[in-house]
Amino acid sequence: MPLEAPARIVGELTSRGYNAEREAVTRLAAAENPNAALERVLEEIPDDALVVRTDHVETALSTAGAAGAVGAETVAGAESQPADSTPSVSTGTSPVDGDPTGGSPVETEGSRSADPAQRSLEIVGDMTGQSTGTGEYSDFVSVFRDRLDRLGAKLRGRVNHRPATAIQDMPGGSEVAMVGLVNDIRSTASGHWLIELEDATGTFPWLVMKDREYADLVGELLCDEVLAMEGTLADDSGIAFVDAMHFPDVPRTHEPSTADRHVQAALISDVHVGSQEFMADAWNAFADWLHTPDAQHVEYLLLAGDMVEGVGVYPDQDEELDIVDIYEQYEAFSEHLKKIPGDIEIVMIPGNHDAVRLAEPQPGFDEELREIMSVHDPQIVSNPSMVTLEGVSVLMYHGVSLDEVIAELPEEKASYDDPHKAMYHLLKKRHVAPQFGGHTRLAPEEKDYLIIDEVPDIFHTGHVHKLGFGKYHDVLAINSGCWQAQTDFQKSVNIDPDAGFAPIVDLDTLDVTVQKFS
Ligand code: D5M
Ligand code: FE
Ligand code: ZN
Repeated sequence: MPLEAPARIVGELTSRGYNAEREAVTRLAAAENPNAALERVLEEIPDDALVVRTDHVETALSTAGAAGAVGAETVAGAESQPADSTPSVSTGTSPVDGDPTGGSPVETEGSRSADPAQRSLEIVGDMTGQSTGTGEYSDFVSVFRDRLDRLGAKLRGRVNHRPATAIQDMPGGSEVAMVGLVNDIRSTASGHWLIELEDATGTFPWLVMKDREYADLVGELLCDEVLAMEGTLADDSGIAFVDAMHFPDVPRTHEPSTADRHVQAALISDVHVGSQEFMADAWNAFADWLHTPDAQHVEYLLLAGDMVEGVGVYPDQDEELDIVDIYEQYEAFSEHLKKIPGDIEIVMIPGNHDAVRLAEPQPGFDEELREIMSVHDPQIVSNPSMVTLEGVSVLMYHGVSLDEVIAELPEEKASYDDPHKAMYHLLKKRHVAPQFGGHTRLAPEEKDYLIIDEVPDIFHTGHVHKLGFGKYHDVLAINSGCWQAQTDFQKSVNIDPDAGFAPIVDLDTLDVTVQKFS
């Protein structure tokens, strides 16, 4: 009896324009004559079907008759163990965890097949179609006012705060507190730090003495973040000496939610299809692996931006393009997406290489691009967005601000080698891109979509092409590596990307395993 790699079946189906449910592929692979079974399915499938589903295969196999031309017996019962239906795992797949052998028999319903009825997927904070910004001055005023109101609300109960203008009228020596946006950070001639905070009434200067314990926190500060300071007014009431700093932060009492069953999500990003460095072999190995029993619990795939390489994103980028037309890049990406099992729910947000506006928040792809990527019926939402998978909330953000956090903060607090630690600072600031006017381009909107309003259970970013994960106050932060080998630019600045890895999260425990495909 022939051994059929599910991947070959998927390839055959996609070449004929079909996506396929994982269980459908498994059943075809388990058939006595998979080719005949596949032909029969395609003969019988309704004309308007885009996805080959398990029931299509079942129907085709059952109508094949007693002659057993397509070997329906091997997938007869839910509990049966078809002995001769070993799917081979494609070469090139080398999972870090788990048993990568193709030696286990194909599992049938109940273990191999997913029950979509058990799934739930909700999106919050998708701003696609909600953009009101016109780039005028009034928009900047609104977005900063909204930021100060909403992040300030997380701090106002914690300190006995006063408006900036009221503080300067208080007698010298008073204990004072203020909630504001960081307007300016300067070191003084004697090595102390002067931090100007701004609120709706005006600004007030706060001095952090270099020998105070809080001095170390100054290195973490970014302009435009919101925080609270407490301190003592100088004799002339013109400045206050800082005694404590408070960040909006994730409360230490935060308890993450988990799924009620064993189900997994793959969190990836930065595919960069269209680049000469796109690693098609690694991607194919990943897609093949998703079709194997090892990946049977992976029911969600989150893609945090940079689907394609794009055009004109960086100087001289065209010299490294494999596909020069942006639409052709998305067509090619879509072909790669089709290799993912059809029953996996996909959520994607754009990144800085994608064909949407560069300024954040970035709305989800437009109709034309959605159409190109429609076969897998992904959820296409804005960058950032919050998606809740079976009760587990995942904040998805592409991660351009991480470059800035890494550049501005001292090495031990944030570095490319530990991208998740840079993410911790965004969680602490409760904002995905605090600094305005720097590297990260921000579009002012009526409200600040970049605030981390609700604490997520998982924070997922990409962009820096480095894999890293860890927990901050029980929030799982994952930066997900990439599918692009080192570019010339990255070589020139010594960025050694983590390419061809897929972090897999158990949604019932929030444990992470990493699968390697390169
Ligand atoms: O960026 C991937 C990583 O590499 C991210 O940390 C930015 C950095 N990068 C890559 N190319 C450039 C250029 N040309 N200038 C500055 N920074 C760069 P991604 O945007 O995902 O390709
Ligand atoms: Fe990228
Ligand atoms: Zn990027």
